[in-house]
Amino acid sequence: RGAFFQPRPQLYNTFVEDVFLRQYLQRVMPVEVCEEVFADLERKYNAWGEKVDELVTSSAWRTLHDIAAEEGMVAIAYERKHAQWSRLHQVAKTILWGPSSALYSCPIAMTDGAAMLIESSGLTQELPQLGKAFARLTTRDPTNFWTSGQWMTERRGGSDVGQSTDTVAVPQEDGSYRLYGYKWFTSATDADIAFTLARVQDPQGLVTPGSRGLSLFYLETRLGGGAHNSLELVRLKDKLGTRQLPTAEVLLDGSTAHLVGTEGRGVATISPMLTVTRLHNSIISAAYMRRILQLSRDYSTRRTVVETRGCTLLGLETARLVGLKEAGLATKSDTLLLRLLNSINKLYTAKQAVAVISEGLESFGGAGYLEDTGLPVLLRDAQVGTIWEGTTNVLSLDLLRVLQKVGPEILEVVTDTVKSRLSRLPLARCQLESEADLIRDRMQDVVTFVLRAMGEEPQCLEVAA
Ligand code: MFK
Ligand code: FAD
Repeated sequence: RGAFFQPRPQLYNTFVEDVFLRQYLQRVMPVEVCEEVFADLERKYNAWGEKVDELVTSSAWRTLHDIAAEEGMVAIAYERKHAQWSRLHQVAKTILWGPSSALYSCPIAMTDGAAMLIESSGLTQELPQLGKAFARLTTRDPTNFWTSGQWMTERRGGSDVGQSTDTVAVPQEDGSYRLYGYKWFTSATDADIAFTLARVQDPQGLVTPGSRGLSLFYLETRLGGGAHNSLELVRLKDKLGTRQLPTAEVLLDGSTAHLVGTEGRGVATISPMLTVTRLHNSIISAAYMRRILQLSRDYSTRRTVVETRGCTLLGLETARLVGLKEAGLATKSDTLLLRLLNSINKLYTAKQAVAVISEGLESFGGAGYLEDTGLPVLLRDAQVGTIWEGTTNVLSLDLLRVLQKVGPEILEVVTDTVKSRLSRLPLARCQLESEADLIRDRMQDVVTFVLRAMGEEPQCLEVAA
């Protein structure tokens, strides 16, 4: 019979594929008519009645994928060419690249988080899929480069995932699991893999509620041969900003996945990913502020300059600590400081980015409000920084939990660090005092900010410098 078999011809969505027909209709129909007609014609079923879940991204988006790989936007941190300084190298490059990356910084943040999760899990022997994924997440070869999603949020809420996660994981005989659930926000839905949370079903079909019932799973979005891993892209979100970035609602309908770490320790196991994605969030917030400053020549009030520089320093300092931790060089104080800074850093920089960029737009007058200046997009995209990766309230609570768990020792670590930094600065005494005043004011601002966010009276906590 011979070895060659002609594959069956595939018919995809006949309207999506038909550029000529689309362009013709767009040319002759009013926009509002076109919207309705397109919605009808695009309904994603193929000629055989099967739903076609194809996420069509632009060639520019796919080029950004390749550039990100070639430039080592994730790889730099894991190649460790410069040991613990590699992380700083990577985030410095992210500061320059982020505001020009058309939000490709988002998949890169999650890909970096996934790589950190895998590396710190020590599970690559036990689960070879993780080893294979790590190599692809950290490669500079665009054809092999994979990106990762982070699917945590469900319809009932994204802050308290412990209570709000309904996805279940059904054990299979081969040791894998099938996931059934609905992920309400999945950004950069073109990702190759995702880490997600679900509750393992026992033989009676029961699950443990709350955070202790959550486990972490690794899944590949496509199975061998390129078929979807039983995922349905239900719809794309229509968003205020970040429109360059595809964010979808995804139905998991029996998707094959692998348990990562210990059953019931899902939140703790995914936390290294949160550390890295929150670091990126703060770095990108600072980078957006820097960009508007660079663009706005007239924007020179001292207060805002200090804000931008302070936020950049917070991000860089957090990255330095991440670098020490991943190089195995972090002291106990470094680890405590990182745990504390990660929440403050993310919440503060994200809030300040919105305020500073808004000021920056105003400095351009009417031009700051016009789309073709390329300025309004900075404000629209910065707003999401306060929401994703933990809202301000939720991170304030996280901070309180850390303070409660570690006790006053953590504040001592902060003040000792500030004092030792100041004593190392090559400054004259008067300069030293003014720097000390500045830092004390900034710290007081941060603490006040957190307390206000929690509805507490700011004067109840004194910060010594
Ligand atoms: C341009 C930049 C782009 C960046 C990418 C953006 C893409 C968008 C992606 C997303 O938005 S993904 C969704 C992000 N979702 C969140 O960030 C959820 C926000 N909610 C929280 O962070 C809550 O605090 C949390 C869900 C973690 C609370 O859950 P639990 O189960 O009540 O946590 P709990 O009991 O406080 O902690 C459980 C364990 O995890 C504890 O360990 P132990 O059991 O050993 O004591 C905690 O210490 C540990 N843990 C929790 N948060 C941690 C952490 N460990 C380290 N770091 C943390 N941040
Ligand atoms: P809720 O949890 O319902 O919170 C609503 C409000 O209540 C907030 O103001 C919050 O601060 C407040 N609140 C909640 N709990 C408390 C509390 N205990 N005390 C005080 N106040 C509280 N998620 C993913 O998992 N993966 C993604 O890829 C992803 N991409 C996203 C992309 C975009 C553009 C956006 C906007 C969101 C994305 N998200 C993603 C979801 C995001 O992480 C959540 O929106 C966020 O965690 C908040 O969850 P929620 O929307 O359910 O709000």
